[in-house]
Amino acid sequence: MAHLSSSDGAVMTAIPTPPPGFRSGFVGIVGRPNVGKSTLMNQLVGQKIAITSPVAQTTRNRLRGILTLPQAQIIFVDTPGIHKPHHELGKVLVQNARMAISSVDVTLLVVDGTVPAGRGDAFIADLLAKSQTPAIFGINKADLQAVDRSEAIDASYADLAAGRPVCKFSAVTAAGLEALQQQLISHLEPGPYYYPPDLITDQPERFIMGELLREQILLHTRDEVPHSVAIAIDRVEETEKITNILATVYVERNSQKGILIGKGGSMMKQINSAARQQMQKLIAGKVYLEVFVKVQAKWRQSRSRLAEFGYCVEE
Ligand SMILES: Nc1nc2c(ncn2[C@@H]2O[C@H](COP(=O)(O)OP(=O)(O)OP(=O)(O)O)[C@@H](O)[C@H]2O)c(=O)[nH]1
Ligand SMILES: [Mg+2]
Repeated sequence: MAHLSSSDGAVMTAIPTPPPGFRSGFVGIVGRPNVGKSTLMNQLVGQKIAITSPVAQTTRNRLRGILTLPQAQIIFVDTPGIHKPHHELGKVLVQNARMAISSVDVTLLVVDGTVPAGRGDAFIADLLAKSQTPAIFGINKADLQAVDRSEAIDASYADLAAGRPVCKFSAVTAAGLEALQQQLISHLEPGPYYYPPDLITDQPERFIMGELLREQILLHTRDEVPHSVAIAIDRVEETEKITNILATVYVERNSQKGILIGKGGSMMKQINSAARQQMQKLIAGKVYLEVFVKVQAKWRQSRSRLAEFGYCVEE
């Protein structure tokens, strides 16, 4: 069974010496919002460590997913979708995604295969062209591509790739992912195990639990609410039979708090139950989840509040 990192982030298992010819390195997954970057990372590492949703701008933190194969270790760095920022939180997210490009060995630019290349893709391709990091283009959502449009769509991305390798796959069905892995490995240098072979993420369980709660809020609410939410996991208490989790959801306005709680608490009940089930899968044990909702006006506009919720500019 693969492991998440321990709750304090410390690595528990010993790191072995790699076999001859072993390759390793960091692959930054970048792209516009909602193209399937997080879905792809989960599929590649074989477990849900990043949350996903049909709402654009789901990912807020840089999150590493580790894939260890007999001949290679690939550390994927999932990033927030690159978009035109409208507030301080957006700026921090985009800045971090751009920074990710410069700190990895290979960049994988994920694009949406259901639509032709657009200005957002061209903007990111341009960023990549200016960086020293080699880039691979990944056309995702192949399972949704209309047969009569696929040729024209693929050609638009081939143009943008300008000779750089292009792979096509589906992050949902996993079709085409073997070839993508091979392509990525061929771009990596010989190297060590950066993480123990059975570790699949660098993030503590506590962080992922907060994200699983945020995911259910994204899936259950609309409009302003998803983007105005921040989560704090206040306490995780493990007993022999059950893990008790105490969380606070911060929103920016009273009206949002009302929506989240719902009539007679009905909305929060649904969110709580769905998040609890996801958390139980994550830790393979029983979970009791208690959630409070608090208003913290304009937290997305304040750098210090952003830092408090774990959204800082990363070095
Ligand atoms: N059918 C299909 N749906 C996909 C595929 N990849 C992703 N999706 C869906 O696309 C939506 C967005 O996926 P995410 O993985 O959250 O996208 P993202 O690029 O991480 O988005 P941000 O974090 O907001 O930048 C979700 O509803 C996914 O289920 C795919 O290959 N096929
Ligand atoms: Mg994402």
